[in-house]
Amino acid sequence: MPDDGDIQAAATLVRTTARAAVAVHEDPDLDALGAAVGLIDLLDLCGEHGVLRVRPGTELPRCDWFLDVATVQHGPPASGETLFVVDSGSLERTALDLQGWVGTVVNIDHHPDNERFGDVALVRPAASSAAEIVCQIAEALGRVPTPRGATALYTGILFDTGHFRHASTGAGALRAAAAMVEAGARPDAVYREVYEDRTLADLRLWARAVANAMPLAGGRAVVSVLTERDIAACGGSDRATGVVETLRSARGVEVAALVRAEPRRSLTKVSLRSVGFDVGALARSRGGGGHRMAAGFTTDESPEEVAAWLSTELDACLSTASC
Ligand SMILES: [Mn+2]
Repeated sequence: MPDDGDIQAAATLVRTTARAAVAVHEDPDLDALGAAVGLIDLLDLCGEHGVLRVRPGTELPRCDWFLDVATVQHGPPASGETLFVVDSGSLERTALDLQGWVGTVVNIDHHPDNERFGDVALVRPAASSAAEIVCQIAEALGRVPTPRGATALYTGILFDTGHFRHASTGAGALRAAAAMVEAGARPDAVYREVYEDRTLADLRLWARAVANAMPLAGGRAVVSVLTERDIAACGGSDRATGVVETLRSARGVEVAALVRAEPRRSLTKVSLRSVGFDVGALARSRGGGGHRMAAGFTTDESPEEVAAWLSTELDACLSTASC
């Protein structure tokens, strides 16, 4: 059991902060947003006030079943606000302009490469999700989240554990999820929102990614590329949720990579999944981040260029005994 001094310190600040800003990593996912909304809910329950602050221009994924967009503000924290940063390995990853802002920073995260920044650093790499850590804060406060807060936190745990499938699904994650169900989260409804929201165009993109998959290193790795042309041919869908996990699930595949164009931002996005092999290190070598078995990065190289680099790296690495 880790020392819980950091939990108590974070809980005390949740209880005593009059005004709080909550920040998440750039391009926030459902864990970042679920943890943020869960934290704002706890601040509310303690009679305090919190808002989610994101970089201007941020597009949020659909999460209207727990997030009220009225609580989202675009821009840096105001002076006098305590800044709670959730699910972000560094302050830079929030992409907020913090120049000239001075205040208390609370860092709540589960990424192993977290820089331990902030006045309070509550970093638990063993936790499945940032949402699970916020559940621990709720417990330390003796507060039960509202049904909306519980739904947000349940969604965060569900998302980061891949619906309770990944190795990060420990007893702690399941206990926290159970507590959120007791507090009003509905597993069937959240499942439908997260996993049954695909359009036919999304499914066609998924099929094309599977069709484009190329085996490497004698089948131990798979790389699939979705170009701008693929995306246009599939009706313009840019949602590839679950594709890289599907590629990884093929028999004998230890590493899967999905390389896809993001035409709207003129970027290429790479998602990596593995069993055993440290894809986090690979992502960090390209300025990205993540976990040992789930990581990613973005680049302005073309999808074909990145795929060629990845193929060489994975082929070389998986062919040596050290990997
Ligand atoms: Mn997370």
